[in-house]
Amino acid sequence: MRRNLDLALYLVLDPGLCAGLGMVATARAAVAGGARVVQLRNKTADTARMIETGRALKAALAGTGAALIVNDDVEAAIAIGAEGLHIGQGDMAVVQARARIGAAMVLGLSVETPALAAQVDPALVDYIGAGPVFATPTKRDHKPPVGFDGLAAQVAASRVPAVAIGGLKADHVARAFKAGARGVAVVSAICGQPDPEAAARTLRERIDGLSL
Ligand code: TZP
Ligand code: MG
Repeated sequence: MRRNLDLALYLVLDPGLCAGLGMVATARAAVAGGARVVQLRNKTADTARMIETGRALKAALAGTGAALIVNDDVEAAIAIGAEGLHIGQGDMAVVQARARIGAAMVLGLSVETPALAAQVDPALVDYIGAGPVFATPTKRDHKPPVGFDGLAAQVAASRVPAVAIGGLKADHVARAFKAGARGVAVVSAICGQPDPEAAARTLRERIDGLSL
């Protein structure tokens, strides 16, 4: 891993689900509650808008030690000065992404099967997003849910650390880590919750309470 990322509690922002408080305030609250990674994910924003939001997030997270990762948009990730980029199987090739961001930035990749996890090159990719563990309305057309056994198979096949994703709530933390995940990535368990800081803290306490 290029940078010592604490993947344990990873917030993925969604502009729709975060609409009440907004993405920046939600991110700040989540980090106050113990999230250490924040991903800017906005499927409908153009690069200019991604940069605008990303810069606001970067400023809001300054001094917290939390890392900002940008989904899909490599040029936005670079312009923002984000710590990393996260891409999926249908996005630009991993080799191309690594060449564009250079050695210092973190690169994350989504995988949905053990075969895809096995193909991940640790020289290029720092962590995988593994799942989806459960079906979730947050991501349209997601791949079939794999459950905790499927998650464990993806983790076992991977040579890089994994964050589990897909429908995860506080009650799933122990099983995700038991399957070998290094962290849980959540959208709706924090975004749009009445108190995102408290929601993040509950997740964090479950993580910190595990005997690993
Ligand atoms: N990738 C796989 S599932 C998912 C993403 C981005 C959405 C997860 O959202 P939630 O609300 O935590 O189920
Ligand atoms: Mg993508």
